[in-house]
Amino acid sequence: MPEIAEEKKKIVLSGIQPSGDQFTLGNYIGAIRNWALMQESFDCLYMVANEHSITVRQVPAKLRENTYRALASLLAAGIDPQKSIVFIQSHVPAHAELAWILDCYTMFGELSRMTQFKDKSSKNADNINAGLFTYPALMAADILLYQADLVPVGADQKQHVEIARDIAGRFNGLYGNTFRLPEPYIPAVGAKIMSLAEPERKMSKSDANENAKILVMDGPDDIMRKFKRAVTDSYGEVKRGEDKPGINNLITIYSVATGKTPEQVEAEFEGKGYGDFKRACGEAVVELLRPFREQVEDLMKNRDYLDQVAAAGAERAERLALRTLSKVQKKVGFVPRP
Ligand code: ATP
Ligand code: LTN
Repeated sequence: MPEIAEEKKKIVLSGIQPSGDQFTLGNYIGAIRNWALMQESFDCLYMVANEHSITVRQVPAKLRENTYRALASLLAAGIDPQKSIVFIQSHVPAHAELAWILDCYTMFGELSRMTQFKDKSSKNADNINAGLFTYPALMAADILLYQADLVPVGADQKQHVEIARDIAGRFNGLYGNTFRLPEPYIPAVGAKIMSLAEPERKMSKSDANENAKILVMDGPDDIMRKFKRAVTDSYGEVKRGEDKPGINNLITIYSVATGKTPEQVEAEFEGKGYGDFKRACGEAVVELLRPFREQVEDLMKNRDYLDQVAAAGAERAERLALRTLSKVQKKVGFVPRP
C-alpha cells in the first residue's frame, strides 16, 4: 500500500475505548460500522484507545482482554488491516508525548466545560483524577498526530473533536501551520442510539441495567427479550413523534438494521401493534449482529493473528505520528536529541 501522506484522499482517524467487556449496539451503529464503510473513500486509521480507558479504574487483566476484544471487534465490523491502519494507542508512545505538549496549550476553563468530564466525574466522585480532566488533550493528540481531516464519532463526542480543532488552531496561530484542522463526521442516522429502558438517555456501555443496552455479543434470546421489554408509549402506533423517544429509537434501529428508510418502516407497520414491531426489531438486530459475533469469537481464539495486526498497525501509525511529533517539538523549542 502506498504511504498515506502521499495520496490525496482525506485522512480519517477514530478511536474507541476498550472499557467495559463489550461494545453496545450504539457503538456499533453510531461508530464502528461506519468506520468500515469509510475505508472505501478515505485513508483511515482506527485505534483502540486503551490509554483513555485508565481515566476510570480498570482491572488490569480485564483491560488486556478487553483491548484484544476491541481489536477483534474492529476487524469483525469489516475494518480491513490491509486497507486501514489498525492499532493500539499505547503501542505508539507519540500519543502520550504530544498529549503532554498539548496539555500546555489547553485551558483549564475549556476543559471545565466538557460535558463528558462533568458526567464522568459525577459518576466517579471518588476518582476525579487529572487524566479524566485532561482526556480531551490526549484525544486531540490522537487526531492531530495524523493530520486527520475527519473524525467519525457519535454525537456525544462532537465536543471533543471541536476542542481538538480549537487547540490545533491555537497552536498554529502561535507557531505557524503545524496541524490540519479536523472536523467531526457524524452519521445522519444512528448518531445517538438511546437506552431501551430509559429512551431519553443514550445507550451506554457503562449502564448498570442490562435491559437498557444490547451488547454486540448478545445471543438471539437475549436480544429478543430485551426488545420485548423495551420501553415505548401508550400511543400504540409505529410512527415517529416528538414525545415518543422509545418508538423513535426503535424505528432508527430497525431502519439501520434493514437498510429501510424511517418512512418505509412506518408504512410497513401501519395498522400493526408494538408487539409485532418489537419482534421484527429483535429479529433484524439478531441478523445484523450474528456474523459480527461469530467473527469476534473466531478472532479471539487467534491471539497470534491479533498480535500480528497490532504490530503491523503500530509500526505504520508510528511512522506517520513521528513526523508530526518531531515538527511540534522543534516548533516549541525542544533541543533535538544529538
Ligand atoms: P461509556 O458508557 O463507557 O461512556 P460509550 O458506550 O459511551 O461508553 P464510547 O467508548 O465512549 O462508548 O464511544 C465509542 C464510540 O461510540 C464513540 O464514537 C461514540 O460517539 C459512539 N457511541 C457511543 N454510544 C453511542 C450511542 N448510544 N449511539 C451512537 N453512537 C454511540
Ligand atoms: N474519546 C472517545 C474515544 C477516542 C477517540 C479518539 C475518538 C479516543 N481517541 C480520537 C475519536 C478520535 C470516546 O470515548 N468515544
